[in-house]
Amino acid sequence: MRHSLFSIVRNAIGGNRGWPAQWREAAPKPEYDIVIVGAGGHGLATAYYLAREHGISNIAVLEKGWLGGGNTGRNTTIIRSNYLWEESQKLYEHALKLWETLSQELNYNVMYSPRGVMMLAHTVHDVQSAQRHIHANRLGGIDNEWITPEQAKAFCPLLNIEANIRYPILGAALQRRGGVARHDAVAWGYARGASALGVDIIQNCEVTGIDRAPSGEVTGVQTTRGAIRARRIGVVAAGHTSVLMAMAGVRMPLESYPLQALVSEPVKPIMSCVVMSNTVHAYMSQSDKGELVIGAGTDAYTSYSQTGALHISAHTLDAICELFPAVRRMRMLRNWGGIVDVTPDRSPIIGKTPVPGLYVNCGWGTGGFKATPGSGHVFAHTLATGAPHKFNAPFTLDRFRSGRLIDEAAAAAVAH
Ligand code: FAD
Ligand code: PYC
Repeated sequence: MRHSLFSIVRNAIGGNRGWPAQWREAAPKPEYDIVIVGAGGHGLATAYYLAREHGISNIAVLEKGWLGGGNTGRNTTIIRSNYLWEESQKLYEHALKLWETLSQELNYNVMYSPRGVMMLAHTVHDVQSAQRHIHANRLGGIDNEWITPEQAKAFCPLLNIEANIRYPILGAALQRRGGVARHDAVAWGYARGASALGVDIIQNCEVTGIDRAPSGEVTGVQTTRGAIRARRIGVVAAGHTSVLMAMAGVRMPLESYPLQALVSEPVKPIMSCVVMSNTVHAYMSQSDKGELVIGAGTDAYTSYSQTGALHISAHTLDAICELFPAVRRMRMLRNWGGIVDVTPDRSPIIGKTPVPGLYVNCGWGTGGFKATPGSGHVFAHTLATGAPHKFNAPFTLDRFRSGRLIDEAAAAAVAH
Protein backbone atom coordinates (compact mmCIF):
# COMPACT_ATOMS: atom_id res chain seq x y z
CA MET A 1 0.00 0.00 0.00
CA ARG A 2 1.15 3.47 -0.78
CA HIS A 3 -0.69 5.26 2.01
CA SER A 4 0.72 6.77 5.12
CA LEU A 5 -0.95 6.18 8.45
CA PHE A 6 -1.82 9.87 8.37
CA SER A 7 -3.68 9.61 5.07
CA ILE A 8 -5.59 6.52 6.23
CA VAL A 9 -6.71 8.28 9.43
CA ARG A 10 -7.50 11.46 7.49
CA ASN A 11 -9.62 9.51 5.00
CA ALA A 12 -11.39 7.62 7.77
CA ILE A 13 -12.48 10.84 9.44
CA GLY A 14 -13.74 12.41 6.25
CA GLY A 15 -10.78 13.97 4.53
CA ASN A 16 -9.26 17.41 4.53
CA ARG A 17 -11.13 19.12 1.71
CA GLY A 18 -14.02 19.83 3.99
CA TRP A 19 -15.86 17.01 2.26
CA PRO A 20 -18.48 15.18 4.28
CA ALA A 21 -17.79 11.65 5.44
CA GLN A 22 -20.55 10.34 3.17
CA TRP A 23 -22.40 11.32 0.03
CA ARG A 24 -25.68 13.20 0.34
CA GLU A 25 -28.83 11.24 -0.57
CA ALA A 26 -30.93 13.64 -2.68
CA ALA A 27 -34.60 13.85 -3.69
CA PRO A 28 -35.14 14.17 -7.44
CA LYS A 29 -35.62 17.69 -8.86
CA PRO A 30 -37.86 18.16 -11.93
CA GLU A 31 -34.95 19.07 -14.23
CA TYR A 32 -31.17 18.61 -14.56
CA ASP A 33 -28.56 19.46 -17.19
CA ILE A 34 -27.49 15.82 -17.31
CA VAL A 35 -29.08 12.63 -16.03
CA ILE A 36 -26.83 9.62 -15.55
CA VAL A 37 -28.59 6.27 -15.30
CA GLY A 38 -26.75 3.87 -12.99
CA ALA A 39 -24.81 4.59 -9.80
CA GLY A 40 -22.09 2.03 -10.31
CA GLY A 41 -18.44 3.06 -10.33
CA HIS A 42 -18.58 4.19 -13.97
CA GLY A 43 -21.70 6.36 -13.53
CA LEU A 44 -20.42 7.93 -10.33
CA ALA A 45 -16.96 8.53 -11.79
CA THR A 46 -18.59 10.19 -14.80
CA ALA A 47 -20.55 12.52 -12.52
CA TYR A 48 -17.44 13.28 -10.46
CA TYR A 49 -15.31 14.24 -13.48
CA LEU A 50 -18.17 16.24 -15.05
CA ALA A 51 -18.32 18.33 -11.90
CA ARG A 52 -14.60 18.46 -11.19
CA GLU A 53 -13.17 18.94 -14.67
CA HIS A 54 -16.02 20.48 -16.63
CA GLY A 55 -17.78 22.53 -13.97
CA ILE A 56 -21.13 20.85 -14.65
CA SER A 57 -22.78 19.83 -11.39
CA ASN A 58 -26.50 20.14 -12.13
CA ILE A 59 -26.49 16.37 -12.55
CA ALA A 60 -28.60 13.53 -11.19
CA VAL A 61 -27.23 10.02 -10.90
CA LEU A 62 -30.28 7.72 -10.80
CA GLU A 63 -29.93 4.23 -9.32
CA LYS A 64 -32.67 1.63 -9.27
CA GLY A 65 -31.18 -0.17 -6.27
CA TRP A 66 -28.41 0.98 -4.00
CA LEU A 67 -25.20 2.72 -4.88
CA GLY A 68 -22.51 0.26 -5.99
CA GLY A 69 -24.92 -2.69 -5.70
CA GLY A 70 -24.43 -3.77 -9.33
CA ASN A 71 -21.23 -5.16 -10.79
CA THR A 72 -19.15 -2.55 -9.00
CA GLY A 73 -19.86 -4.25 -5.68
CA ARG A 74 -19.77 -7.77 -7.14
CA ASN A 75 -16.49 -7.95 -8.99
CA THR A 76 -13.11 -9.39 -8.06
CA THR A 77 -11.31 -6.04 -8.48
CA ILE A 78 -8.50 -7.05 -10.81
CA ILE A 79 -6.77 -4.06 -12.37
CA ARG A 80 -4.39 -4.35 -15.31
CA SER A 81 -3.77 -2.75 -18.70
CA ASN A 82 -2.19 -5.64 -20.64
CA TYR A 83 -4.61 -5.55 -23.59
CA LEU A 84 -3.67 -6.49 -27.14
CA TRP A 85 -4.66 -3.59 -29.36
CA GLU A 86 -3.34 -0.06 -29.21
CA GLU A 87 -6.83 1.42 -28.77
CA SER A 88 -7.48 -0.71 -25.69
CA GLN A 89 -3.98 -0.29 -24.29
CA LYS A 90 -4.39 3.49 -24.32
CA LEU A 91 -7.81 3.37 -22.68
CA TYR A 92 -6.88 0.89 -19.93
CA GLU A 93 -3.49 2.47 -19.32
CA HIS A 94 -5.23 5.84 -18.93
CA ALA A 95 -7.34 4.18 -16.23
CA LEU A 96 -4.35 2.49 -14.59
CA LYS A 97 -2.54 5.82 -14.29
CA LEU A 98 -5.63 7.33 -12.65
CA TRP A 99 -5.74 4.40 -10.19
CA GLU A 100 -2.23 5.22 -9.08
CA THR A 101 -3.34 8.53 -7.56
CA LEU A 102 -7.04 7.91 -7.03
CA SER A 103 -6.93 7.74 -3.22
CA GLN A 104 -5.24 11.12 -3.16
CA GLU A 105 -7.59 12.55 -5.81
CA LEU A 106 -10.70 11.47 -3.93
CA ASN A 107 -9.11 11.86 -0.52
CA TYR A 108 -10.58 8.44 0.20
CA ASN A 109 -8.61 5.24 0.54
CA VAL A 110 -9.62 3.02 -2.39
CA MET A 111 -6.90 0.58 -1.34
CA TYR A 112 -5.34 0.31 -4.79
CA SER A 113 -2.63 -2.30 -4.38
CA PRO A 114 -0.32 -2.89 -7.39
CA ARG A 115 0.70 -6.36 -6.27
CA GLY A 116 1.19 -7.89 -9.74
CA VAL A 117 -1.19 -9.82 -11.98
CA MET A 118 0.13 -13.10 -13.32
CA MET A 119 -1.70 -14.81 -16.22
CA LEU A 120 -0.83 -18.49 -16.53
CA ALA A 121 -0.17 -20.35 -19.77
CA HIS A 122 -1.10 -24.05 -19.82
CA THR A 123 -0.92 -24.88 -23.53
CA VAL A 124 1.23 -23.98 -26.51
CA HIS A 125 -1.63 -21.79 -27.70
CA ASP A 126 -1.66 -19.97 -24.32
CA VAL A 127 2.11 -19.40 -24.56
CA GLN A 128 1.81 -17.92 -28.05
CA SER A 129 -1.13 -15.74 -27.12
CA ALA A 130 0.54 -14.50 -23.91
CA GLN A 131 3.76 -13.70 -25.71
CA ARG A 132 1.90 -11.86 -28.45
CA HIS A 133 0.27 -9.73 -25.76
CA ILE A 134 3.61 -9.13 -24.06
CA HIS A 135 5.25 -7.95 -27.29
CA ALA A 136 2.27 -5.75 -28.15
CA ASN A 137 2.25 -4.26 -24.66
CA ARG A 138 5.94 -3.49 -24.64
CA LEU A 139 5.65 -1.82 -28.04
CA GLY A 140 2.89 0.28 -26.50
CA GLY A 141 5.07 1.22 -23.51
CA ILE A 142 3.12 -0.99 -21.09
CA ASP A 143 4.92 -3.29 -18.66
CA ASN A 144 4.37 -7.01 -19.20
CA GLU A 145 6.94 -9.77 -19.02
CA TRP A 146 7.24 -13.50 -19.70
CA ILE A 147 8.27 -15.62 -16.73
CA THR A 148 9.15 -19.31 -16.43
CA PRO A 149 7.21 -21.75 -14.23
CA GLU A 150 9.99 -21.49 -11.61
CA GLN A 151 9.78 -17.69 -11.63
CA ALA A 152 5.99 -17.95 -11.37
CA LYS A 153 6.42 -20.19 -8.31
CA ALA A 154 8.87 -17.74 -6.77
CA PHE A 155 6.33 -14.93 -7.33
CA CYS A 156 3.46 -17.01 -5.94
CA PRO A 157 4.74 -19.81 -3.69
CA LEU A 158 1.22 -21.25 -3.35
CA LEU A 159 1.23 -22.28 -7.02
CA ASN A 160 1.70 -25.92 -7.99
CA ILE A 161 4.10 -26.11 -10.95
CA GLU A 162 4.59 -29.87 -11.06
CA ALA A 163 4.56 -31.18 -14.62
CA ASN A 164 2.10 -34.01 -14.01
CA ILE A 165 -0.90 -31.93 -12.91
CA ARG A 166 -4.11 -31.61 -14.92
CA TYR A 167 -3.27 -28.05 -16.02
CA PRO A 168 0.54 -27.91 -16.19
CA ILE A 169 2.05 -24.42 -16.11
CA LEU A 170 4.28 -23.64 -19.08
CA GLY A 171 5.00 -20.06 -18.03
CA ALA A 172 3.12 -16.86 -17.34
CA ALA A 173 2.69 -13.24 -18.37
CA LEU A 174 3.28 -10.90 -15.45
CA GLN A 175 2.15 -7.30 -15.27
CA ARG A 176 3.75 -6.04 -12.08
CA ARG A 177 1.82 -2.74 -12.05
CA GLY A 178 -1.48 -4.64 -12.10
CA GLY A 179 -3.27 -5.35 -8.87
CA VAL A 180 -6.50 -4.88 -6.95
CA ALA A 181 -8.49 -2.18 -5.15
CA ARG A 182 -11.44 -2.08 -2.77
CA HIS A 183 -14.56 -2.00 -4.97
CA ASP A 184 -16.99 -0.48 -2.43
CA ALA A 185 -14.54 2.27 -1.62
CA VAL A 186 -14.31 3.21 -5.28
CA ALA A 187 -18.08 3.72 -5.48
CA TRP A 188 -18.20 5.50 -2.13
CA GLY A 189 -15.20 7.69 -2.91
CA TYR A 190 -16.58 8.85 -6.25
CA ALA A 191 -20.05 9.30 -4.74
CA ARG A 192 -18.71 11.41 -1.91
CA GLY A 193 -16.58 13.50 -4.25
CA ALA A 194 -19.42 14.06 -6.73
CA SER A 195 -21.93 14.81 -3.99
CA ALA A 196 -19.61 17.36 -2.41
CA LEU A 197 -19.37 19.10 -5.79
CA GLY A 198 -23.18 19.40 -6.01
CA VAL A 199 -24.24 16.24 -7.85
CA ASP A 200 -27.56 14.65 -6.74
CA ILE A 201 -27.28 10.91 -6.12
CA ILE A 202 -30.72 9.31 -6.00
CA GLN A 203 -31.09 5.67 -4.97
CA ASN A 204 -34.24 3.52 -5.31
CA CYS A 205 -35.08 5.41 -8.49
CA GLU A 206 -35.50 3.12 -11.48
CA VAL A 207 -35.59 4.61 -14.95
CA THR A 208 -38.63 3.13 -16.69
CA GLY A 209 -38.77 5.23 -19.83
CA ILE A 210 -36.74 7.65 -21.96
CA ASP A 211 -38.72 10.60 -23.35
CA ARG A 212 -38.04 12.00 -26.80
CA ALA A 213 -39.33 15.08 -28.61
CA PRO A 214 -41.15 14.64 -31.96
CA SER A 215 -37.89 15.78 -33.59
CA GLY A 216 -36.09 12.83 -31.98
CA GLU A 217 -33.86 14.26 -29.26
CA VAL A 218 -34.16 13.16 -25.64
CA THR A 219 -36.13 15.36 -23.28
CA GLY A 220 -35.94 13.40 -20.04
CA VAL A 221 -36.67 10.16 -18.25
CA GLN A 222 -39.60 8.49 -16.55
CA THR A 223 -38.71 6.98 -13.20
CA THR A 224 -40.36 5.19 -10.30
CA ARG A 225 -40.08 8.54 -8.51
CA GLY A 226 -41.60 10.66 -11.26
CA ALA A 227 -40.55 12.31 -14.50
CA ILE A 228 -37.23 14.17 -14.73
CA ARG A 229 -36.37 16.51 -17.62
CA ALA A 230 -32.85 16.56 -19.11
CA ARG A 231 -31.43 17.31 -22.55
CA ARG A 232 -28.44 15.00 -22.03
CA ILE A 233 -28.74 11.44 -20.73
CA GLY A 234 -25.84 9.07 -20.09
CA VAL A 235 -26.78 5.40 -19.76
CA VAL A 236 -24.19 3.58 -17.62
CA ALA A 237 -26.20 0.56 -16.53
CA ALA A 238 -24.00 -2.48 -17.05
CA GLY A 239 -25.94 -5.67 -17.72
CA HIS A 240 -29.16 -3.78 -18.44
CA THR A 241 -28.03 -1.41 -21.16
CA SER A 242 -30.11 -3.05 -23.88
CA VAL A 243 -33.25 -2.70 -21.76
CA LEU A 244 -32.64 1.00 -21.24
CA MET A 245 -31.62 1.76 -24.79
CA ALA A 246 -34.72 -0.03 -26.09
CA MET A 247 -36.72 2.61 -24.18
CA ALA A 248 -35.31 5.12 -26.68
CA GLY A 249 -35.73 2.79 -29.63
CA VAL A 250 -32.03 1.89 -29.95
CA ARG A 251 -31.07 -1.77 -30.47
CA MET A 252 -27.67 -2.63 -28.97
CA PRO A 253 -25.09 -5.26 -30.04
CA LEU A 254 -24.98 -6.71 -26.52
CA GLU A 255 -25.71 -9.94 -24.70
CA SER A 256 -26.06 -10.17 -20.92
CA TYR A 257 -24.59 -13.09 -19.00
CA PRO A 258 -24.17 -13.94 -15.31
CA LEU A 259 -20.56 -13.99 -14.12
CA GLN A 260 -19.77 -15.48 -10.72
CA ALA A 261 -17.29 -15.12 -7.92
CA LEU A 262 -16.72 -16.67 -4.52
CA VAL A 263 -14.85 -15.86 -1.34
CA SER A 264 -13.41 -18.27 1.19
CA GLU A 265 -13.29 -18.02 4.92
CA PRO A 266 -10.62 -15.49 5.95
CA VAL A 267 -7.12 -16.74 6.66
CA LYS A 268 -3.78 -15.12 7.42
CA PRO A 269 -1.87 -13.76 4.40
CA ILE A 270 -0.94 -16.62 2.06
CA MET A 271 -1.04 -14.95 -1.34
CA SER A 272 0.39 -11.57 -2.18
CA CYS A 273 -0.40 -11.36 -5.91
CA VAL A 274 -3.20 -12.09 -8.38
CA VAL A 275 -3.07 -15.30 -10.43
CA MET A 276 -5.38 -15.84 -13.39
CA SER A 277 -5.90 -18.74 -15.73
CA ASN A 278 -8.15 -18.14 -18.69
CA THR A 279 -7.83 -21.66 -19.98
CA VAL A 280 -9.09 -23.35 -16.82
CA HIS A 281 -11.56 -20.57 -15.99
CA ALA A 282 -10.21 -19.71 -12.58
CA TYR A 283 -8.38 -16.90 -10.85
CA MET A 284 -7.54 -16.02 -7.28
CA SER A 285 -6.18 -13.30 -5.01
CA GLN A 286 -6.43 -12.59 -1.29
CA SER A 287 -8.34 -9.62 0.07
CA ASP A 288 -7.08 -7.46 2.90
CA LYS A 289 -9.69 -9.14 5.11
CA GLY A 290 -7.96 -12.46 4.41
CA GLU A 291 -10.63 -14.04 2.20
CA LEU A 292 -9.47 -15.78 -0.95
CA VAL A 293 -11.27 -14.03 -3.80
CA ILE A 294 -12.01 -16.54 -6.54
CA GLY A 295 -13.61 -15.88 -9.91
CA ALA A 296 -15.26 -18.19 -12.41
CA GLY A 297 -16.27 -17.94 -16.06
CA THR A 298 -19.54 -16.67 -17.49
CA ASP A 299 -22.61 -18.86 -17.80
CA ALA A 300 -23.24 -20.45 -21.18
CA TYR A 301 -26.70 -18.86 -21.46
CA THR A 302 -27.91 -15.28 -21.40
CA SER A 303 -29.81 -14.29 -18.26
CA TYR A 304 -30.52 -11.38 -15.92
CA SER A 305 -30.21 -13.54 -12.81
CA GLN A 306 -27.57 -12.34 -10.35
CA THR A 307 -26.61 -15.90 -9.43
CA GLY A 308 -25.17 -18.13 -12.17
CA ALA A 309 -25.05 -21.88 -12.70
CA LEU A 310 -23.47 -23.83 -9.85
CA HIS A 311 -21.57 -26.20 -12.12
CA ILE A 312 -19.54 -23.20 -13.36
CA SER A 313 -18.34 -22.46 -9.83
CA ALA A 314 -17.76 -26.15 -9.11
CA HIS A 315 -15.51 -26.38 -12.16
CA THR A 316 -13.61 -23.30 -11.02
CA LEU A 317 -13.05 -24.77 -7.56
CA ASP A 318 -11.74 -27.99 -9.13
CA ALA A 319 -9.23 -25.95 -11.06
CA ILE A 320 -8.29 -23.82 -8.04
CA CYS A 321 -7.56 -26.98 -6.02
CA GLU A 322 -5.32 -28.27 -8.81
CA LEU A 323 -3.41 -25.02 -9.11
CA PHE A 324 -3.22 -24.29 -5.37
CA PRO A 325 -3.47 -27.65 -3.56
CA ALA A 326 -2.86 -25.98 -0.19
CA VAL A 327 -6.33 -24.42 -0.24
CA ARG A 328 -8.22 -27.68 -0.91
CA ARG A 329 -9.65 -27.91 2.61
CA MET A 330 -10.77 -24.31 2.90
CA ARG A 331 -14.48 -23.48 3.14
CA MET A 332 -16.27 -21.04 0.88
CA LEU A 333 -18.17 -18.27 2.62
CA ARG A 334 -20.15 -16.62 -0.18
CA ASN A 335 -20.93 -17.06 -3.86
CA TRP A 336 -22.72 -14.50 -6.04
CA GLY A 337 -23.18 -13.37 -9.60
CA GLY A 338 -23.35 -10.12 -11.52
CA ILE A 339 -24.75 -9.42 -14.98
CA VAL A 340 -22.15 -8.40 -17.52
CA ASP A 341 -23.01 -7.05 -20.96
CA VAL A 342 -20.77 -8.32 -23.69
CA THR A 343 -20.15 -6.91 -27.17
CA PRO A 344 -19.18 -9.08 -30.16
CA ASP A 345 -15.55 -7.85 -30.00
CA ARG A 346 -15.35 -7.83 -26.16
CA SER A 347 -14.56 -4.12 -26.14
CA PRO A 348 -16.74 -1.37 -24.65
CA ILE A 349 -18.97 1.18 -26.36
CA ILE A 350 -18.47 4.73 -25.05
CA GLY A 351 -20.06 7.66 -26.81
CA LYS A 352 -22.95 9.05 -28.77
CA THR A 353 -25.93 7.08 -30.00
CA PRO A 354 -28.16 7.75 -33.03
CA VAL A 355 -30.57 9.59 -30.68
CA PRO A 356 -29.50 13.22 -30.11
CA GLY A 357 -28.69 13.84 -26.45
CA LEU A 358 -28.47 10.13 -25.60
CA TYR A 359 -25.02 8.80 -24.71
CA VAL A 360 -24.00 5.31 -23.67
CA ASN A 361 -21.15 3.69 -21.77
CA CYS A 362 -21.45 -0.11 -21.75
CA GLY A 363 -20.16 -3.42 -23.02
CA TRP A 364 -17.33 -3.74 -20.52
CA GLY A 365 -18.20 -7.39 -20.17
CA THR A 366 -16.15 -9.23 -17.60
CA GLY A 367 -13.51 -6.52 -17.33
CA GLY A 368 -14.78 -3.02 -16.59
CA PHE A 369 -13.83 -2.54 -12.96
CA LYS A 370 -10.23 -1.81 -13.87
CA ALA A 371 -11.46 0.84 -16.29
CA THR A 372 -13.64 2.72 -13.80
CA PRO A 373 -11.60 5.94 -13.42
CA GLY A 374 -10.63 6.11 -17.09
CA SER A 375 -14.12 5.28 -18.30
CA GLY A 376 -15.68 7.97 -16.12
CA HIS A 377 -13.04 10.46 -17.17
CA VAL A 378 -13.47 10.02 -20.94
CA PHE A 379 -17.26 9.68 -20.75
CA ALA A 380 -17.48 12.93 -18.79
CA HIS A 381 -15.49 14.60 -21.55
CA THR A 382 -17.87 13.20 -24.17
CA LEU A 383 -21.00 14.27 -22.29
CA ALA A 384 -19.61 17.72 -21.56
CA THR A 385 -18.29 18.52 -25.03
CA GLY A 386 -20.44 16.35 -27.29
CA ALA A 387 -17.23 14.96 -28.81
CA PRO A 388 -15.17 11.89 -27.85
CA HIS A 389 -12.01 12.11 -25.78
CA LYS A 390 -9.05 10.80 -27.80
CA PHE A 391 -9.06 7.58 -25.76
CA ASN A 392 -12.70 6.65 -26.38
CA ALA A 393 -12.87 7.85 -29.99
CA PRO A 394 -12.37 4.30 -31.40
CA PHE A 395 -14.99 2.76 -29.09
CA THR A 396 -18.04 3.85 -31.05
CA LEU A 397 -21.35 2.09 -31.46
CA ASP A 398 -20.90 2.60 -35.18
CA ARG A 399 -17.93 0.21 -35.34
CA PHE A 400 -20.40 -2.69 -35.48
CA ARG A 401 -21.67 -1.19 -38.73
CA SER A 402 -18.30 -0.13 -40.17
CA GLY A 403 -16.46 -3.31 -39.17
CA ARG A 404 -13.64 -1.46 -37.37
CA LEU A 405 -13.75 -3.88 -34.44
CA ILE A 406 -11.30 -4.00 -31.54
CA ASP A 407 -11.07 -7.73 -30.90
CA GLU A 408 -9.99 -8.27 -27.31
CA ALA A 409 -11.45 -11.75 -26.83
CA ALA A 410 -8.10 -13.17 -25.75
CA ALA A 411 -7.41 -10.36 -23.29
CA ALA A 412 -10.69 -10.78 -21.45
CA ALA A 413 -8.93 -13.05 -18.95
CA VAL A 414 -12.14 -14.82 -18.04
CA ALA A 415 -13.85 -17.61 -19.94
CA HIS A 416 -16.81 -16.35 -21.91
P1 FAD B 1 -22.56 -1.41 -12.32
O1 FAD B 1 -21.75 -1.33 -11.11
O2 FAD B 1 -23.30 -2.69 -12.58
O3 FAD B 1 -23.58 -0.20 -12.28
C1 FAD B 1 -24.72 -0.10 -13.12
C2 FAD B 1 -25.87 0.31 -12.26
O4 FAD B 1 -26.99 0.59 -13.09
C3 FAD B 1 -26.31 -0.78 -11.29
O5 FAD B 1 -26.11 -0.33 -9.95
C4 FAD B 1 -27.76 -1.00 -11.63
O6 FAD B 1 -28.59 -1.22 -10.50
C5 FAD B 1 -28.13 0.31 -12.32
N1 FAD B 1 -29.30 0.22 -13.21
C6 FAD B 1 -29.59 -0.75 -14.12
N2 FAD B 1 -30.78 -0.50 -14.70
C7 FAD B 1 -31.23 0.66 -14.16
C8 FAD B 1 -32.41 1.45 -14.36
N3 FAD B 1 -33.37 1.07 -15.22
N4 FAD B 1 -32.55 2.58 -13.64
C9 FAD B 1 -31.59 2.98 -12.76
N5 FAD B 1 -30.48 2.25 -12.51
C10 FAD B 1 -30.29 1.13 -13.22
N6 FAD B 1 -13.80 -6.23 -14.01
C11 FAD B 1 -12.46 -6.07 -13.82
O7 FAD B 1 -11.87 -5.17 -14.41
N7 FAD B 1 -11.76 -6.86 -12.98
C12 FAD B 1 -12.34 -7.90 -12.33
O8 FAD B 1 -11.68 -8.61 -11.57
C13 FAD B 1 -13.71 -8.14 -12.55
N8 FAD B 1 -14.31 -9.18 -11.94
C14 FAD B 1 -15.64 -9.37 -12.09
C15 FAD B 1 -16.23 -10.40 -11.38
C16 FAD B 1 -17.60 -10.57 -11.41
C17 FAD B 1 -18.22 -11.71 -10.64
C18 FAD B 1 -18.41 -9.67 -12.16
C19 FAD B 1 -19.90 -9.81 -12.18
C20 FAD B 1 -17.82 -8.63 -12.89
C21 FAD B 1 -16.42 -8.48 -12.87
N9 FAD B 1 -15.78 -7.44 -13.55
C22 FAD B 1 -14.44 -7.25 -13.39
C23 FAD B 1 -16.54 -6.52 -14.42
C24 FAD B 1 -16.89 -5.23 -13.66
O9 FAD B 1 -17.49 -5.55 -12.42
C25 FAD B 1 -17.84 -4.36 -14.46
O10 FAD B 1 -17.40 -4.22 -15.80
C26 FAD B 1 -17.91 -2.97 -13.85
O11 FAD B 1 -18.05 -3.04 -12.45
C27 FAD B 1 -19.08 -2.22 -14.44
O12 FAD B 1 -19.29 -1.04 -13.68
P2 FAD B 1 -20.52 -0.14 -13.97
O13 FAD B 1 -20.45 1.02 -13.07
O14 FAD B 1 -20.61 0.10 -15.43
O15 FAD B 1 -21.75 -1.10 -13.65
O1 PYC C 1 -10.65 -8.34 -16.62
O2 PYC C 1 -8.98 -8.88 -15.36
C1 PYC C 1 -10.16 -8.97 -15.69
C2 PYC C 1 -11.06 -9.82 -14.93
C3 PYC C 1 -10.71 -10.64 -13.95
C4 PYC C 1 -11.84 -11.23 -13.54
C5 PYC C 1 -12.87 -10.78 -14.23
N1 PYC C 1 -12.36 -9.89 -15.10
